[in-house]
Amino acid sequence: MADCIFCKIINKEIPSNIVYEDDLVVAFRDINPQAPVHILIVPKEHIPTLLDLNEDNKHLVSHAYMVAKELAKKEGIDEKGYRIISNCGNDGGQTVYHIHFHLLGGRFMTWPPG
Ligand code: IU
Repeated sequence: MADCIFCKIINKEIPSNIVYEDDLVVAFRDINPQAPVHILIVPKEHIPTLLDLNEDNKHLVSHAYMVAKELAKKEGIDEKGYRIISNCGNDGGQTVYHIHFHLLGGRFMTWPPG
């Protein structure tokens, strides 16, 4: 989608620190990290919010979680643990309307989130 910042990152129109890529997703380091490890796993397909998931694209969610698992191992946060977050809509704290999965680790995560 032309005016989507994550589509531009996926298409390499703007730079980012990409740590993983395959046919379905790109993973890059968050520009404003909230933990020692903060990676965004982003489906290449432009899906605005979690509300736009459907039977045809739902496999991207499980794929993102599998990629997160491998990245957690690679980043050395698998043994102590990590968190995956997706924000949906205004009250969910979503700021970029192209679905993504935050992989956070390297520190103890408090609960509840703010
Ligand atoms: P959110 O769940 O939609 O709020 O997350 C968007 C994230 O995208 C947020 O953590 C930003 O720091 C991050 N981000 C980025 O990594 N690079 C960018 O160019 C932009 C946002 I805009």
